[in-house]
Amino acid sequence: MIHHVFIIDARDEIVVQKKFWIIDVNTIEVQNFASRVKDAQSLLFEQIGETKYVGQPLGRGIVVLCAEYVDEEGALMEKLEKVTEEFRRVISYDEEYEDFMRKVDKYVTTKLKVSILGYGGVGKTTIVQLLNGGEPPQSYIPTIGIDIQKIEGARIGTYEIVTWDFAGQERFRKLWKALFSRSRIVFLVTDSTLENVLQTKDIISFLQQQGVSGEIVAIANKQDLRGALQPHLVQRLLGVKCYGLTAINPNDRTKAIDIIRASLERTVDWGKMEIDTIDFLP
Ligand SMILES: Nc1nc2c(ncn2[C@@H]2O[C@H](COP(=O)(O)OP(=O)(O)OP(=O)(O)O)[C@@H](O)[C@H]2O)c(=O)[nH]1
Ligand SMILES: [Mg+2]
Repeated sequence: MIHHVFIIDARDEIVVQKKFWIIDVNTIEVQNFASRVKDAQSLLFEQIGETKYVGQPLGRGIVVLCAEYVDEEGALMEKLEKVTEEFRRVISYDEEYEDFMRKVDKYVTTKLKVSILGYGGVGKTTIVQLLNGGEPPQSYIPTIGIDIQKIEGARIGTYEIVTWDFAGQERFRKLWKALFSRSRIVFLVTDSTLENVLQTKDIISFLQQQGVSGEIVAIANKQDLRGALQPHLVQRLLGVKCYGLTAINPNDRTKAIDIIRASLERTVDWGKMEIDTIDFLP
């Protein structure tokens, strides 16, 4: 995740910065890096400790993006290109840096893939609708293939959540293997009946055999139904972190977003979230 954007002037002073997450960066290091970019007069990429820096000189300023060490170099360079392109436009129209920084978010966003797996009818599509703030479906319409959606209103820092809602019916399951790769989180949904939880255990073995990349998190859905197994029991049976949910209850939307946030925070130690903080230095 890109967590800071800086513009530094020709005297190596920080003109404006935007922070997207509570990760601290050493501003002296940022200034020293910017100075090296200025000397090289070309795009530079460096990793210092846990932070990756990419910077590019541009007219009267230098643009620096700071990201996590897990971020891919290619993707960061691509984003830097977009930011500098926009910055070039700002310079030519003599727009204020502050205006530029207000618009910078969309260029530094990283799409985060969240896969949702589980057997047919357990409530995967209903969870996606809940995350999107839509009305729960009145009847069961099985998903065909896969449904990919950007979740509005669930930005986490510069991450934009994109859900991959897999069809759970038997005839579609051969698709899973090809498509869940590069997920940051895999949500495994069960309807909280003992029978389904035990079947779901097989999906965990399958995912582990396939060398799943992200964290597996279980959702014990349909908690409103009588006899639903409690999340802590499902957790014990499945051996992975489990949260309870009632996806047809619109009041559970915040809970569903918090589950994603908590799962992300476990995979990367980010501390608490802070979005859209803009700091203007004197
Ligand atoms: N009672 C109850 N019903 C739910 C809940 N969540 C989903 N359902 C219902 O379960 C049925 C199936 O939900 P879907 O979300 O379509 O199931 P799915 O897992 O996407 O199924 P596939 O696309 O076939 O894999 C629908 O009729 C939903 O209304 C819940 O929390 N409680
Ligand atoms: Mg579905």
